[in-house]
Amino acid sequence: MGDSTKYSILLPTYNEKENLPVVVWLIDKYMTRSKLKYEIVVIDDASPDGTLEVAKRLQKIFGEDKLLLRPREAKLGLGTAYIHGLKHATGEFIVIMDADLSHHPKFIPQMVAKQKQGDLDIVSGTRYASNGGVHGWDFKRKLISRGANFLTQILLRPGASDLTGSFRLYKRDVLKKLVSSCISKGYVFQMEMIVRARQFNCSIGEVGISFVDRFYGESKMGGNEIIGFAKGLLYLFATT
Ligand SMILES: Nc1nc2c(ncn2[C@@H]2O[C@H](COP(=O)(O)OP(=O)(O)O)[C@@H](O)[C@H]2O)c(=O)[nH]1
Ligand SMILES: [Mg+2]
Repeated sequence: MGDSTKYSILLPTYNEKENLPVVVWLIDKYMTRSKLKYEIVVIDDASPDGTLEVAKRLQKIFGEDKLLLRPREAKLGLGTAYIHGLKHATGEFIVIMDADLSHHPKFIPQMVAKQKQGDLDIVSGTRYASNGGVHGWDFKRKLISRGANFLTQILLRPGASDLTGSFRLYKRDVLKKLVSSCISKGYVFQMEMIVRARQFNCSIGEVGISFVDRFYGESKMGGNEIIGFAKGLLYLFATT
């Protein structure tokens, strides 16, 4: 690898002060090792735990060109966090991932390699194919994720194996187009992106990832997200 292509990595954070330093350190380690040019855009939604202060300290270590801080005033949700981050990203490719260490940065170079092989529009990390997996989730959470994937597969036939995951690489312009065509704002956003991608005939590749449940902090997934997902799914089923 190793060229002048820049990868912008969007990290939405809400109460991730323990996780952020490790994620940033790992991203730097694996991108540098693979000679990939990158910038990280942290979108913090006024985390009460002081994530932003931690991010500011990291910025002093890694530099303002590597670590961009684009905070928002309040917890405005994941979907709009990506839109906000995308506005400020300068790379030709955008990586979207969680900041809670569930997504290991070591998979980014694999996604990059996959993208290059076929000049793909999207490479999606998958837990449900290609040796991917889930670790540390209880039965209920596994069931919710599997169930959401299963229902979506049946109703929408999206042509990707992991629809609720959020570890993906996009061509910047493809992501812009997808984002502006997506109407959902919550967790269902990830799923809608792949459904829209298929509508636009985007090429999608997959890389198996091992997803590890967060060790620090709490998941923001709850009943509201599940209801939101179900509503979004039905909407897409009715309209696409
Ligand atoms: N900026 C921002 N980040 C969020 C918000 N909700 C969740 N996140 C971040 O999105 C990622 C995924 O959230 P998480 O709670 O781990 O969801 P889970 O992995 O599905 O349980 C993490 O990096 C969170 O810090 C939000 O409203 N705003
Ligand atoms: Mg998580």
